[in-house]
Amino acid sequence: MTQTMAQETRTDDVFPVKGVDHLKFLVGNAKQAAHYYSTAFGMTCVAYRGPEQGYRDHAEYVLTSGGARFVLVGAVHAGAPGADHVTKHGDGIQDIALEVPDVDKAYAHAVAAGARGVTEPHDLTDEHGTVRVAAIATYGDTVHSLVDRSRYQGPFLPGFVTRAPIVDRQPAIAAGLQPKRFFQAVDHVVGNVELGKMDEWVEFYGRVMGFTNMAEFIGDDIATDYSALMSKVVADGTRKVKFPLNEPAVSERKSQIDEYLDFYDGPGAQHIAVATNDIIASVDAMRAAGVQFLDTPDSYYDDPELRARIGNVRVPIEELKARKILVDRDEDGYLLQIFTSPVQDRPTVFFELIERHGSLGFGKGNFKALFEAIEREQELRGNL
Ligand code: TYF
Ligand code: FE
Repeated sequence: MTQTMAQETRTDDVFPVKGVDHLKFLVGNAKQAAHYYSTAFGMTCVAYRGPEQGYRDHAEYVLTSGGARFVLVGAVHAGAPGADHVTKHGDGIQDIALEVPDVDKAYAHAVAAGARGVTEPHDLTDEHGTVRVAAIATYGDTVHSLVDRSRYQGPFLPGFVTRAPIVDRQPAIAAGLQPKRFFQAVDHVVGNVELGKMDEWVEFYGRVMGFTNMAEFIGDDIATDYSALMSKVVADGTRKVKFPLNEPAVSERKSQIDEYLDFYDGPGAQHIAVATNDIIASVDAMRAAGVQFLDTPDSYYDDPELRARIGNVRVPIEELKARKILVDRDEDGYLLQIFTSPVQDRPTVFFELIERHGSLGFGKGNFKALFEAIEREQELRGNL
């Protein structure tokens, strides 16, 4: 089931990245999405740009949680750029923006390596300083903006104004009802691509960004047994940016990846894993706010093999069982993880909460339980 691949170590990083700068969601109603990510995900609105600032096409809300930054963009008229993205894909992630030390170098390398340039490097300037940006295309209609914000002090990008939080969570935090943050970083962003294309995209990230294959992957064996998908993970040299890539596997059932590709109408970002240091508190707060998580049967926790493999983790297994949190251990340590149901009407984008204790993996010991849970929901939707 698990196979180990030689891991390349690179000394000459051709495409250094500092991390994920932001995730840009194109949504049908950014005002309401900003409210949802504030109340249900504990995020804080920090910046805004819209018609009030002379930007006639969109309302854009910037929300943060620790180092994670989401930008929620809604078109304010039918002809606005990106309005067709929502019509086609529904709410989705249009830009997985990367912070880089040198935009021009990164863009030149990417384009020379065969990436399609979307936006040439250019400066954005306001009274807070200058941000240099460019963008290249990746799978589907998704792009990677390249951002150098080292000469900028403003709330997000030039043109954006500081915006007060949408909800005041201070009373709930003071009363011990909510953690200060539900998560503090983006751990990984997963892409779904078409059947037979996974290896092409793995190769793309190697050629264009110098990303290398991480050891963990879902191959034919797991695919035919129960998952109906194949997956490989690429990461930058520092392992800060991790992009698993899924493709459907041929099986009797309709793969969860096929369901995504049908409803998203093409390849796109499937799930965002956010790193938390207290998954128990985060799940409790999110459930209290109405977020729905995938169900895990009690038999998962009562399995003596799981108990033996997992050993002691920071809380009694009963605490995990009560919340349906999954647990996996490997040679480096363990991780706790849980998955939301899709966060929009279409069965497309969802979230993962992950609390790592040494493990650098993605929870391969949980793939069976996880995929069975996803397929139960897929069946309820009539898409299996
Ligand atoms: O990111 C991962 O690899 C894990 C497992 O459709 C996973 O979160 C893989 C494929 C998938 C859902 C979850
Ligand atoms: Fe994941």
